Amino acid sequence: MNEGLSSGVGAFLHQVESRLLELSREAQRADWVYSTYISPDSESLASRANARLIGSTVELAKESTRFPGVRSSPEEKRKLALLRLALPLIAPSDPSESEELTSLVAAMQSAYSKGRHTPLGATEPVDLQALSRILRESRDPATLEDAWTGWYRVGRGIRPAFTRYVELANRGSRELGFTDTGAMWRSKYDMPPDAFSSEVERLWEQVRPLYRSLHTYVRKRLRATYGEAVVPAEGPIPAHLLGNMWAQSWNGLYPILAPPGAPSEFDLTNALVGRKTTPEEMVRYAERFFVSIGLDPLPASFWERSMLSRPRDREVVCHASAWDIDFADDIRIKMCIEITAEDFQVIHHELGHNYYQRAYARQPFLFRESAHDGFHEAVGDAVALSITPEYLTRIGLAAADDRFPDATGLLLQRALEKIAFLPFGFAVDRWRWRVFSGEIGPAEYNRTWWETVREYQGITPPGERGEAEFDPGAKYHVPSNVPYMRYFLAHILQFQFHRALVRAAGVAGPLHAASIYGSHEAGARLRTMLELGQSREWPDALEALTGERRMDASGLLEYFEPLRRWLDEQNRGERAGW
Ligand code: X8Z
Ligand code: ZN
Repeated sequence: MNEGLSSGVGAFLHQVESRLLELSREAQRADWVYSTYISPDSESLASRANARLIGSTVELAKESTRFPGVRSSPEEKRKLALLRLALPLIAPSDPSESEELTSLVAAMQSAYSKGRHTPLGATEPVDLQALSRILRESRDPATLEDAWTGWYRVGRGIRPAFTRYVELANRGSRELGFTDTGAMWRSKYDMPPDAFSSEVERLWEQVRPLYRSLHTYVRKRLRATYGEAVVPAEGPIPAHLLGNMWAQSWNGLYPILAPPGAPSEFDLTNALVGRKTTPEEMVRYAERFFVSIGLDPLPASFWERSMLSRPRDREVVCHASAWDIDFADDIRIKMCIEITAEDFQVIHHELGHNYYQRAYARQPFLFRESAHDGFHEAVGDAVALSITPEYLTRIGLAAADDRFPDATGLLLQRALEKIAFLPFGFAVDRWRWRVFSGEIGPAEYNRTWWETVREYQGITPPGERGEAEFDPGAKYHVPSNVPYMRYFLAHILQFQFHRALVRAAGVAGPLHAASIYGSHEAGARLRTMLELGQSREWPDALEALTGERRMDASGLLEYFEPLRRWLDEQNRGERAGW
């Protein structure tokens, strides 16, 4: 061991961590102000703060190559490797290009957040939330198509900025030695980028048959609702009929897809609205869940500083997010909460992020992240899988005589939310990876988008979508530069986590009926994983919670096994696939 060199690394890393902590706090604060009050000024301040953070990170990452890895401790080696991977966006070192890039991202996000459309029969333009409500509730194909097409127009204005952003982001990633920005994103999983591609492919193959069965059943029932002229017996399903702007989850369709003869079901949205639940009370329910498994209540500053409702007097970024402003205890969420069952779940998702952030706050700065980004997205969802009828009854949101759907109905509801999501979660970055690698050029953005979506999701847009449109731009994470494969991974991991937590809690019975509410054993197991942050490779973190070292869909398949058998019966005689 050469101690002199090793302590050289130590001193360097110490300087890196204090510098990046300071710049990250500044960027977080500027981003928060921008996201909760969009204006030319806040946009400019946020862009500049991000350009400073990215600039210093790139500089330090380049400097770090001075230290030959063999002379450092394993912890130092890991930090040096993570430094290069710390950000989702790397700008070129030229300061004017760096600021151009961060301004482009802020401008794309603003354009997305300001998107409006006047629905058929209305007189005023409305926002994405209102259009999403139409997608969820209307059963009139013309109304649905109008709301869908109206929202997707937002992509047009984003296309030129996106094209330039791809160029500049790639230039930055190459300066740090990555082939392109997609390869940089794929390098964040403690394995070579190509191995990661094979890994997600393997997981997709594990769940593909179940998605295909669900797709077949849904197409059959939608055909019965809308007629063969609207929903043909074979081929892809029209995207505007699936109850969600991106057809990424189909739970809005449950009322028309429910198993024949299912009991009239308990409706959580009605229960919440009936009680005049406020946005803050919605968040209190979720907080109490985390507290019940032994985690601390949220700090007072969370309640003082979070944004829980859409302000009336200004533009904000409404897409839900959880924040770690100072990388200590200033955690917050930003969300335009609606009193719905869907947002009840999303709140658990967001608090999962906050509880993770808080648990790893004692790690050194470079380890204050989740094991990989799929872990961050899976924690709150895993907890929300414990929102069972029994749990809702226990906390008094359901009455003892409320009638819930039978196991098949409950599983179908969950599948419409979680299984429907899988191909979408997979497709977004399958497409973006090929854009960043240059395999897909700007002249074919839209055609290839729909080819990808059709291949994996088996859906098709209403009407022709030419290259004047930019339909990927109508999904938040594309204009906002948020990698998306994390959500695909999370939708698999959350069932793996749930199974482990249920076992730790000692709860018997089928996975879909099990809740870890009130279990300190489950909470302690979860916390062990959360506290590791990114200090160890992700298989170690996975093992701490589950005893397993591989991501694996067997938890998900076990959870849905009764539904799989039921779907196969329903689909008999029906042509599967598209
Ligand atoms: O973006 C989110 C969260 C914030 S991290 C609300 N999700 C993805 C989406 O909305 O598209 C959660 C599930 C997928
Ligand atoms: Zn999230």
